[in-house]
Amino acid sequence: EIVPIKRALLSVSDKSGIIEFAKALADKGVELVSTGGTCKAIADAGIAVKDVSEITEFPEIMDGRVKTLHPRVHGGLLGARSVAAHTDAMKEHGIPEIDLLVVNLYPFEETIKKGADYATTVENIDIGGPAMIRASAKNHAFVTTLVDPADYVDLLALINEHGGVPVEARKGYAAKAFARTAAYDAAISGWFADALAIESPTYRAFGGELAEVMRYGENPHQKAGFYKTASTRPGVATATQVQGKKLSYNNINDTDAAFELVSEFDPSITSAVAIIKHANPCGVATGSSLKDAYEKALECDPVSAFGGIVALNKTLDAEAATEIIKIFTEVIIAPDATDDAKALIASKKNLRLLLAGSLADPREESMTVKSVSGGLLVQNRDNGNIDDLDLKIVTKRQPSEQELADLKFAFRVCKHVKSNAIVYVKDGATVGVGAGQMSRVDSARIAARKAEDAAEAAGHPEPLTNGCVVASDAFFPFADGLLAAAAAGATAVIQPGGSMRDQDVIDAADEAGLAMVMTGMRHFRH
Ligand code: 93A
Repeated sequence: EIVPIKRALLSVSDKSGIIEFAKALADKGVELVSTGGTCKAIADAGIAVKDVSEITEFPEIMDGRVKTLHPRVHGGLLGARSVAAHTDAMKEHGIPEIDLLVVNLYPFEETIKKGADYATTVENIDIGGPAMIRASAKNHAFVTTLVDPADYVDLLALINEHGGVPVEARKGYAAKAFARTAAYDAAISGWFADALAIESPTYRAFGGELAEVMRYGENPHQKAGFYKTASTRPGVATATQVQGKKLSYNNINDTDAAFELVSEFDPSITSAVAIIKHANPCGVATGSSLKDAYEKALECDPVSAFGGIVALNKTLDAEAATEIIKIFTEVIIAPDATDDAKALIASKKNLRLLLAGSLADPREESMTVKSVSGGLLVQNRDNGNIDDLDLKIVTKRQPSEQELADLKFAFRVCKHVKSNAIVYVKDGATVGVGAGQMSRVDSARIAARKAEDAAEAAGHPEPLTNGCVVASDAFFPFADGLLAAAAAGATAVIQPGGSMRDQDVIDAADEAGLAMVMTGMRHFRH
């Protein structure tokens, strides 16, 4: 489990910290092997070091383009010490075991930043370095790979503590090593695509495999591609399309939002349906059956639901399918569908039906990525779950059992609504959704107005918000947002809390006779 370091190969462009590190290794009796410039720097500091050509018995040639690309080097990095055939081959061909590889690459990214000419940029594509990094990282069962000078001190500490490098550390360094070579190659492909003004996504690496080049992106003048990662998470990227036209860029984005939302509802507890437009829900409901849930979801905002995406949390049945195909729908996604349901959907040739196999796990830990100009923003996906939170009732009035159930439902939905998000809920169904406003009060007002419109359209005598509950994705900074919700007919509120003026908001809730629950967790979504 712990591999002692007897021989190290050092080949670095960024020489920061290398002398100190080499000295510390040499002091521990590690034999040092190195390439041209690195070897010279170490030797000049008076530290014993072998040139790699002593091992390869081959000179560095072609201005250094070929210096470590040799079986004596790669055999020493790749040979499995536990496999007799490998160790025999090492003996036979005079291949020395290399236990530690220290490499950082030709500074390709810096070269681009400096605005170097074409030939200089190409010359700075490192070939031998990534080859060695990949070889030793693959063989992490026996070899340690360092690609970052920031790790030198930690590695020495590990060796001091354990007399070698523990397996967990070798795995971690291997993961970091492959991340580095992937980023390096992505930078190279990006530079080429830019330099040649190639617009096809085929020529650019994005950390996934190009599964499809779409007709266009968010708008017809934008080119687009769908990249799939190796993730097996049930969802739009892994689902099987049973029928219908090809998915567009916006379809994929909306279908993802729809399925992620509906996956929040445990099918062993309830049937649930979400209808999505422009990545926001325009109706979400639970019900006694999928048909019941769909009808309740549709009632929330039937105007917006036209041309929407419908996601269901259980096997799509004929009853629900019959209702869904009554209006124009772009995509249906569900874990599965019965044969009868499939036959009904087949009558609508263009309607896409996607079967995901199962629901996604809402608590799964993974990363999300968003691009900004010149960079990427990466974060853990929001896997917060209302069932795991410590809910605090902060008002004089306690919510009733029905109110509490609706509050939890509302907060679950709220997480999937673009901020500022205000969601009105009654009897396990949204009755008004306010999304994407710059002011929380506006979101509250818009949601209420939509509820009035829906009631009028359905011929209800009064808006469905009367006697509803309301969820807010973030705290109310002032009482006004809360009072707007109360004016719309809300009797209970759920929100994260945490505002400087929480007490003002609680007082306002008490005065209006509202029950209020604080979750302690915010669900911004942008
Ligand atoms: O030109 S290479 O692609 N061919 C090689 O065989 C090779 N081996 C190591 N580049 C190669 N390297 C790179 O040289 C390393 O990744 C490192 O960045 C650099 C160190 O060179 P030096 O020790 O001469 O400064």
